[in-house]
Amino acid sequence: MTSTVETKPFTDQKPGTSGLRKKVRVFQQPHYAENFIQSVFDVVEGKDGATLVIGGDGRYLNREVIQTAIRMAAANGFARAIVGQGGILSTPAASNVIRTRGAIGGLVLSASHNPGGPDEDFGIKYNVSNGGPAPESFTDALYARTLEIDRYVISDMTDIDLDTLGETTVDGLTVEVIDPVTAYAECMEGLFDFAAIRDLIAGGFRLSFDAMHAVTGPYATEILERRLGAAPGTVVNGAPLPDFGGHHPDPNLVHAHELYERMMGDDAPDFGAASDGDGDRNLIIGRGIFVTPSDSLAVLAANAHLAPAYKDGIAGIARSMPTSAAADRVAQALDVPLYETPTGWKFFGNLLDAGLVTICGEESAGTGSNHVREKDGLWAVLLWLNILAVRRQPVAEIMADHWARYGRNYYARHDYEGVEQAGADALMTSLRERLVTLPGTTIGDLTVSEADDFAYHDSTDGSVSRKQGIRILFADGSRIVFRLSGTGTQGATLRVYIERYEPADGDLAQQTGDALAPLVAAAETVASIKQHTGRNEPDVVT
Ligand code: G16
Repeated sequence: MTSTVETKPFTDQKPGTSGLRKKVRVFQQPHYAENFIQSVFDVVEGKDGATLVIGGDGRYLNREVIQTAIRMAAANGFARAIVGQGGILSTPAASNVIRTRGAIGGLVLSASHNPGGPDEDFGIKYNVSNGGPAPESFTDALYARTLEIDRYVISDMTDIDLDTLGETTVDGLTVEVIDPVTAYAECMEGLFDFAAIRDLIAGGFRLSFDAMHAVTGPYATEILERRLGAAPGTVVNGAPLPDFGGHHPDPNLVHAHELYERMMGDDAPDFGAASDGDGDRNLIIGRGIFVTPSDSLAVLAANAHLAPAYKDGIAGIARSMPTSAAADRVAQALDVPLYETPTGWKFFGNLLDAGLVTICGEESAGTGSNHVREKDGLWAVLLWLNILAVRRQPVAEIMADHWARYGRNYYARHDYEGVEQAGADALMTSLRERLVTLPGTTIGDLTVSEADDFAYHDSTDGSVSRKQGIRILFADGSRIVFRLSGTGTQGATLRVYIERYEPADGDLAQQTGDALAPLVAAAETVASIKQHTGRNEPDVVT
């Protein structure tokens, strides 16, 4: 039976870079999750009789909100809900299921790389029928709806058994509990040369994958250990836990430092990788060498033709604006277009749907292709393995070859997390006010050539997204970008992206910190970061 529940709007349900992310306690307020889910359903057109995919990264509150979403899907007229067993579906796997099962969309419950647990973060994002994150037109309408909602509808059905595969029909909704891994593993097997990777591994190649107690554990165990023959124990921290074992499931050098230390040690494996809470990010480390996400995108694009799925070449590359220009040089060499979009995977969807690009990537550790409409952590790992299986060179040598051909974009991101919103806003406002006067001035030895607030014009649908980050470009080709994160749940997070290009005949073997030191000083001079944030140094450097 279905009932209508009266409710009042919450004013803080504006989706950020990737869905709504808040503290668990915020989501636990009566009607909070229900309001948001009903607002999503109110904006979805054609849901009557349609199929909805529901899954999440297994974090605290995942199961409860999945039961709520199922009850509300029934009351809202959906005919079928496809749910991952145990409530588990990685973000790329959810994207794959939406596409292959012809679903109208999907609810993915995750706060990505943010920590989990009763005092930590939860999130809900909605993906549309192409399998990708809802575009801004949808999230704007959704936010508007959250501000006027006055009722939601919900079935009073009892909890669905999420742990048993199979179908149940209640209140007109067929709930299908699926194995979350198999379809995704088959998709990967269709893209890559598994026989070649198996051969590489059988020949003694050693790898280590840190699942960070998040969603990729079961996927990585099935693919790397069972299908590709990697030794048991290759996947570490493989059991998904509601609190990720008390850690941030963020695959960077700070939160995946154990992997980093192993990869830098005497007996390091040949290849190390990690993924995040919901399985869409990746970290790649070769023996003795960390590969920045921007460089990884460039190397994957340059070598994609070595994998069966991309053997005929790629149509184009897209990268988010703060991502380094390393991929631009590859696009130029391949004579394919390069698109520069705002931060957020949702901006790649139109380009992928239109067939304009094949590979996309972001500095925030996301890379993916046209196989789904999300970034995909294990996809990046497998494309790397496929390349290594063909080239049979160490990662360090592949990087050295790449830089020797294209030059090197030294790159780092400095994050100031959880700073006071007012200070962060003041820093951005002050920069915005000086955009016109900065060009032509010098900061240290650097001359500003251009300064702007990045705006994106989507050529496929004519939409325009403004205020996407402040760019300060220097005459020598270096760049500093200032942006406020759209995924934090506490205060503001300032991101400062720093990049310097060294041509192929220059010094390619510098320490990144040394190469970027003058730009780091320039960032402080131009933006007064210490004064605005009250911090002497960034919390995280990646
Ligand atoms: C999300 C988005 C990414 C974006 C990242 C960082 O990743 O899906 O496209 O690059 O946030 O965003 P921000 O700099 O605004 O924090 P995820 O993995 O958190 O879903």
